[in-house]
Amino acid sequence: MTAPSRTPSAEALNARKAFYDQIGQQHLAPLWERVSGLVTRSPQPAARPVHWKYSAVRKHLLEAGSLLSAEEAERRVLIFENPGLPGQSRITGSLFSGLQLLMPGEKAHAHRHTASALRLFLEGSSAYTAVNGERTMMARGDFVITPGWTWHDHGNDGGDPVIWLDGLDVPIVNLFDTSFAEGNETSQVPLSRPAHDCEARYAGALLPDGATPDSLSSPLLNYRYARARESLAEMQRNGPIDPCHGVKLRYANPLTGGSVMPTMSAALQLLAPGFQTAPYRSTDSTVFVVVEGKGRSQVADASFEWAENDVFVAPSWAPQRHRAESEAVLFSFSDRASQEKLGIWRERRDATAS
Ligand code: 1HN
Repeated sequence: MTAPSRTPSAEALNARKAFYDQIGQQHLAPLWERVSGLVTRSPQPAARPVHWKYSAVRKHLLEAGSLLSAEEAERRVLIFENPGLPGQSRITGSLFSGLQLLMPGEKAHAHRHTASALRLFLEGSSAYTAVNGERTMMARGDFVITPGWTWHDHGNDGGDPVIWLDGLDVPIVNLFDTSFAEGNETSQVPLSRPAHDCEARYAGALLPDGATPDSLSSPLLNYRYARARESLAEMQRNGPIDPCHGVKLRYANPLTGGSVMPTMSAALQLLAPGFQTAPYRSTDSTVFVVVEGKGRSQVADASFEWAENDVFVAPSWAPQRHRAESEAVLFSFSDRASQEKLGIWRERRDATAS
């Protein structure tokens, strides 16, 4: 297909360089110099495999708690910033993530934005999130969603600091230049529904008769850890065990069976003690959070030894293997929902083949 290549003379190269400089002034560029970087044979993510130990991050987060109030910060969050994307507030190429702290008695005022958010509750008690006028109390391991453009605020009514992980599709919203936001320190949203109302309606494998989706996001705001954990335990007892994933549950919108929010997907998996997953890779750069147990993961050339509440990243197409030392539960989230809608998501179960 390509013509036999001749090495251009120094003179020819100089002429080309002068040409590129000239057209550059007109905001033009030669595709033939760029194409190999634009259309790669396989994903070349800038994001790198990376691991944060909870104990270290927690210490800094509590320091932040003594330096400024939640009110001053608006949201007191330490951002997980991928070392391959410095200064960009991204944990992967497409997602934001961080840990948020509310000290006893603190509130984070109501606001809304086009970005969708998910939370995994890690530590503390008596913390709530309210979404569009409905409150949900959060317990360890609970997976809570804040669909795009919903008013939301948080509070800690307990006596201990509360910490949760935030995941947002901010980089996706900003890729499309579609960010809008509203709210200020006096914004309040009246509670218009009883607490946990959505759970009565949507969490029990039952649906209100006649219910149809009126949003691209799940009507269920809180997916309880206790319920998911019980299912995983039973699945582990009964099998089958997936060689690449152990036993794994995907969080679903009960009205559609699809992802909980249009851009982000989330899952929870259990690995039995000593279980080692088979090599796997997929195109959705994935953030893992250790909910229970200890173990080790190999992600491309990196090896991570993890414990409870640690966070680590498997970038797009990086071969990954996980080994549980003690019985382990991993929460994970990614932009898979976006990629599936665009028809570009791929996975490979034998990740040693290229
Ligand atoms: C946000 O609104 C929250 O509501 C947390 O708790 C993290 C990161 C970027 C942009 C908005 C929250 C956020 C955020």
